[in-house]
Amino acid sequence: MTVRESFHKRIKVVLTLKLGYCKIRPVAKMLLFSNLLLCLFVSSSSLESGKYYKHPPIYKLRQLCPGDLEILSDIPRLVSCKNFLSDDEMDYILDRATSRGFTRSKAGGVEEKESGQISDVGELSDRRTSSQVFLNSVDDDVDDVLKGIEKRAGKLVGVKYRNFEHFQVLKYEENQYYRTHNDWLEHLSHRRCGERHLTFFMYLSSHPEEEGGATYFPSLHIRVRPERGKAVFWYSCKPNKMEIDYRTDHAALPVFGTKYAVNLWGHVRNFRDPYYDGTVYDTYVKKRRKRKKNEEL
Ligand SMILES: O=C(O)CCC(=O)C(=O)O
Repeated sequence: MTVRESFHKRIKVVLTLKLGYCKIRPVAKMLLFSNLLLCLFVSSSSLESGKYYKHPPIYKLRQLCPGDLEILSDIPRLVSCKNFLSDDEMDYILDRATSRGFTRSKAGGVEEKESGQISDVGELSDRRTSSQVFLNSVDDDVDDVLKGIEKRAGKLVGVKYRNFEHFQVLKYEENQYYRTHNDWLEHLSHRRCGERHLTFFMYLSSHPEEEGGATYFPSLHIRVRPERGKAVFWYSCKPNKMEIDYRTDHAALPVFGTKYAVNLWGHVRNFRDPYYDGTVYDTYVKKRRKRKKNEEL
């Protein structure tokens, strides 16, 4: 092969490679783009997603609840954690609740009345037949055992413990229930504590399948069986929106026996302190609005 021929051959090889590269580039671009889209899709639907699903990533949740964590539903999120409470803690809560005394529960949550009106104010209703007691005295607020539980729950769900409402201890006697409802309370959005977006629910008694008493999520077709010490948590808001998520509507099915459980509802801001200084209504928001109005003038 002459020098000229060898030079031509080299040019040909380079040109072929270059042309090949040019042909490949759009395909590579497309692949890269589709991979990017796929990553975005996977991350948005992954277990860690959701602006308001603020708990740590699942692998961390598993460390906090070793061996006992179960993701019952990804979106909407519903997680169960066995052995969250110790026997001593449960006995302590029950003693405190019993000495305080149970009274008939009121039904809250969002309900569409026959008139078409939406109600979310607590009231005595056939929809909820259990009894309850709030552990909300100043003593309860500084109680080390209760605070310990609140802090542990707060770590799991990524909520500061002062954003929780006080313990609501529930007692269901023979055949008592709570019909399907949502824990979201719209009227709290303008208060300092903000919306009630999360429920951390703890069972203090166990009930086999045949005794009923499960917490039932009709849209998800999930029944959570009460097991002493088990906690479950779910969100009443959509993953990325402060808006009610009807998919987490749930009911307490009638129980044959006596069921005990605890509600610990989470808010987006501090729930506890506004109640202590008597400013239930959000003076903070009012002041902010006033300031904004003044600035606009
Ligand atoms: O008792 C249960 O299983 C659920 C209770 C409940 O939904 C509630 O108190 O809001």
